[in-house]
Amino acid sequence: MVSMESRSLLAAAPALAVAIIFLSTTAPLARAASVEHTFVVNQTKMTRLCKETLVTVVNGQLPGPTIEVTEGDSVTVHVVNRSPYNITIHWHGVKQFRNCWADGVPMVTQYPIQPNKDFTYRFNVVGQEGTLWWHAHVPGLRATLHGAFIIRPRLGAESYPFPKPHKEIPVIIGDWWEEDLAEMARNMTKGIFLSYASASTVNGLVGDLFNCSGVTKEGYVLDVEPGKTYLLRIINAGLFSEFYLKIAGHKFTVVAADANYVSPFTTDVIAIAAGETVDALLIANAAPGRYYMVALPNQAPLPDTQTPEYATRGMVRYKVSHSTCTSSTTVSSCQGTEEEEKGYRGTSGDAPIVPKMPDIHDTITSFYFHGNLTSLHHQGQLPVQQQVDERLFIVLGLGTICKKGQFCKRGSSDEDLLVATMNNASFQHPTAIPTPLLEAHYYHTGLINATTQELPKGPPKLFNFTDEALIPFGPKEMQLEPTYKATLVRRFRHGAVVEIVFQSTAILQGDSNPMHLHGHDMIVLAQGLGNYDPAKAVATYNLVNPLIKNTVLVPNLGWIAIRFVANNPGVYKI
Ligand SMILES: *C1O[C@H](CO)[C@@H](O)[C@H](O)[C@H]1NC(C)=O
Ligand SMILES: *[C@@H]1O[C@H](CO)[C@@H](O)[C@H](O)[C@H]1NC(C)=O
Ligand SMILES: *[C@@H]1O[C@H](CO)[C@@H](O)[C@H](O)[C@H]1NC(C)=O
Ligand SMILES: *[C@@H]1O[C@H](CO)[C@@H](O)[C@H](O)[C@H]1NC(C)=O
Ligand SMILES: *[C@@H]1O[C@H](CO)[C@@H](O)[C@H](O)[C@H]1NC(C)=O
Ligand SMILES: *[C@@H]1O[C@H](CO)[C@@H](O)[C@H](O)[C@H]1NC(C)=O
Ligand SMILES: *[C@@H]1O[C@H](CO)[C@@H](O)[C@H](O)[C@H]1NC(C)=O
Ligand SMILES: *[C@@H]1O[C@H](CO)[C@@H](O)[C@H](O)[C@H]1NC(C)=O
Repeated sequence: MVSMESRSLLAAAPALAVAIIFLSTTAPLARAASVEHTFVVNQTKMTRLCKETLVTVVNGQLPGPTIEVTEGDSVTVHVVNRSPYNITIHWHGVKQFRNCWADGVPMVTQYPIQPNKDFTYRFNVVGQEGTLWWHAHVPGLRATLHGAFIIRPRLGAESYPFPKPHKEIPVIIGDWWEEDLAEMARNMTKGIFLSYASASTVNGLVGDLFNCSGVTKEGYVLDVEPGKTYLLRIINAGLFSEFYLKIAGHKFTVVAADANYVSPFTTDVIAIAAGETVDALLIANAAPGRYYMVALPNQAPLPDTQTPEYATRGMVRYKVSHSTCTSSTTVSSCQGTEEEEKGYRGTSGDAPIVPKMPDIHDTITSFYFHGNLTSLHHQGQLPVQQQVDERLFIVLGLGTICKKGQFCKRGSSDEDLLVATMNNASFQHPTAIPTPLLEAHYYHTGLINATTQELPKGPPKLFNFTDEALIPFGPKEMQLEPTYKATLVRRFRHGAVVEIVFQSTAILQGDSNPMHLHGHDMIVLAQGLGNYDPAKAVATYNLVNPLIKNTVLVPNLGWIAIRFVANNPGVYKI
């Protein structure tokens, strides 16, 4: 099966390792407000692209409800599963200090919530401010089961390290799937990659680049007042693609990423990989009018496998101020269409302005965007740990579980399973074990040793990882195809400083890959193109103001070096 997208593999399924950290006692209760939600998960029909599709959603909404908290609050979410699927909800990026039990990973931290069963998540939000998100931790279904998770500072919006915005607006980029997502996920575990998203979305809407029966589709509209500043809380909830986001005629000032403040960075384009969040200020300082907001998924160039990718667009629309209308000599322009009477620039008059997007195959713009972000020094944040206790070099790849013979061609028979790998091993989801890994670990049942293997600290074989000759499937690449599956864990001593270099390979067909570490922030030391060479790379490490993230993008045909401190006991996915 060659027609697949490698990003899909790492993002959605197999190459996930589990880190185990020793457990300690529970944290003291924070004295703060309690935020409570009930999430009813069920299936409902929604119309997009002129077609009704059955989607699995929370409380009938797409995107799902936003959870808004103040730092220090405790959160209670009652999940009522009225869908036909086993689900869990993961609070992506919420560190949940010493409370890994509510991290929401099936068979790692809990049993899945079965159909017609309920489950309550309880956790505190401490020491974090900014935008995160929640999603179902079930392959495929997170495409529709997701929403924003907003953490406001305890001292109020005046304490933002940037001017207080007029309004705060979630901008959730996602995909629209007409395919059955649960079936797609089941297929993926069998190495079958046949389905693709039918559209991309902004806040659940496909926008007017998609059409059917000649009808312009509804798109997301952000109404702005001239001169005001808006804080966009941007989330990529798509399953696989990284997106470029632009608004014609405007620039963004990036102020945070993954709920960590960054040194203000002004840019006309934002690059956001699956799972990442970016907070950016938008000043409505252009001539009043209508401006398209475009989200374009990017894709590695040929000979990488090309999958269908669709841009989507919404719009920024300026409010025409009352004084402009009454004092102006062109009063009539304020009394035209219904839209204009509501006070906004209407559909008549000038066509909305279209931004010039990067090329769909441009990956360097993403590399530079991520490379230009540095953390804002902020009280209470981790300093860079100078002394490293443990180093891992994790090589990302694709491979085949060959049932017959040593060498096999991808998809050559039903028996050969295509998988994503870390150091040549593919993560076997622990479905066969009787208790979740965290429980087994906590009660010292011995089950972990019996059912898991250690994630290797480096690749078993060295090769030229970024040799472009390996991109197309052929005899050279085939030598590297055979791989295996195991439930991989790695244990870290409490307090250990761990450095990980993630290396992309050409076997990933040139794709970039986001890596998300649960329960911890990663300190981004450096990224580079080509093969990681410590002799050169270490000199480029940013030990002064490195970016702090829960999700890092490993550049295509490149590497990224991170550190984290194993200070949050539990069992976590990466
Ligand atoms: C929209 O319709 C036009 C005209 O029929 C067609 O050329 C275009 O490909 C369609 N776009 C999409 C995304 O289907
Ligand atoms: C799904 O849940 C929503 C929110 O609770 C409810 O309004 C809707 O009626 C439910 N739909 C079905 C088909 O049960
Ligand atoms: C749902 O979870 C239960 C309990 O963990 C398991 O027995 C069952 O096989 C799961 N069902 C599916 C469809 O995965
Ligand atoms: C799953 O795989 C089967 C068998 O190859 C195929 O018929 C079906 O269309 C696939 N479904 C999806 C959603 O990809
Ligand atoms: C920042 O972006 C510019 C281009 O916009 C690029 O030349 C520069 O190398 C980037 N810096 C880093 C550290 O990536
Ligand atoms: C499990 O394996 C770890 C690491 O190899 C070892 O330290 C530990 O003692 C083992 N536990 C049991 C119960 O065998
Ligand atoms: C690895 O492959 C790249 C790209 O094909 C090539 O430029 C480089 O020279 C190779 N490196 C080595 C050590 O062979
Ligand atoms: C990966 O593991 C398989 C199965 O153990 C082995 O046959 C193969 O040589 C390994 N490949 C690499 C590149 O390490």
